[in-house]
Amino acid sequence: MTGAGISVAAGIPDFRTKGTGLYDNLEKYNLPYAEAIFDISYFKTNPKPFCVLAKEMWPSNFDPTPCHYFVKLLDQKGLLLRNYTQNIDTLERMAEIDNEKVVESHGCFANGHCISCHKEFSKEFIRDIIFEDKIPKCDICEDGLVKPDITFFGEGLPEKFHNLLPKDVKEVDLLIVIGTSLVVHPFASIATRIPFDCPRILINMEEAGPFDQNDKTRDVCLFGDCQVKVIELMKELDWFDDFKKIIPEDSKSLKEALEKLEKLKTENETIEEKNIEKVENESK
Ligand code: CNA
Repeated sequence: MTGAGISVAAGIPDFRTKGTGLYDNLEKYNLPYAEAIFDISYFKTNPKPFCVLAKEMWPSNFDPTPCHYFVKLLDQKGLLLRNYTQNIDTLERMAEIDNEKVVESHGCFANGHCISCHKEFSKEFIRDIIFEDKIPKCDICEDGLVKPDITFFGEGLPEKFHNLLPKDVKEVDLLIVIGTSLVVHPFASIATRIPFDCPRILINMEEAGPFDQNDKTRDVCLFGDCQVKVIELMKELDWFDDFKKIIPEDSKSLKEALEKLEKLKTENETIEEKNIEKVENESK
């Protein structure tokens, strides 16, 4: 299960991180409440805020991050049952993770439809209009609004989610959750629908959903930057050489994560040296 946190290193803000998350930066849209920007009832009355935001977030200049390539590596190793992502940025497609293995649970920008007559519109059609700061409208029912196929609050999840989930929750033997606050349902409930004896790993900046860091029988919580944590994990597993073969050499987010890792190592070594010094001084 992945969420907006794995794409932050690509330059796309998440929703709920204090200060940098989208919800803390919506003043300019004059919304009645933050979630309104992705609410289908609100969109029907005022589509402008979403269209302005969609222009800013439009997936074009963003590259997949180490977390995306970690998922791809899991697949290459024959270990990936499914990647349920909440992200709408299509970075899984850009990382070329097998499409069969990915469930874009909240849809994505790849296509769009008229919300009245459901006529399909291409991504390019919608993009061109949004980039001209206009609102995409249907050419058949004239007033029908056209929006990318991302799931708004008040809309159902894609069929693929409902078709695959019942089988997947029975088959899964390890759940890895990365970069999500696990507050949006029904997506978040996957973590509790899996069998009780299925171990779960949370890799996130903060606590999320049902994870219990004190439950050593089931949950493992790795708190911190998810890019750094997946690199540490792959190094522990001796997978890092395989990983380097699939991630582009010039990946900016990989370079940044490796720099952070190096810095953390130096800080930990300094703390350790100071602790040893302290113990030595105390025993004198
Ligand atoms: P969220 O509620 O904003 O939560 C993000 C979580 O990721 C938080 O718990 C953060 O602490 C954590 N996080 C942020 N950065 C990092 C990091 N570097 N390392 C580790 N953890 C980090 O977002 P969710 O995905 O949980 O919420 C679901 C919404 C967000 C979905 O409907 C998405 O469509 C929507 N969204 C998607 C994108 C995208 O596609 N990139 C961007 C923004 C929002």
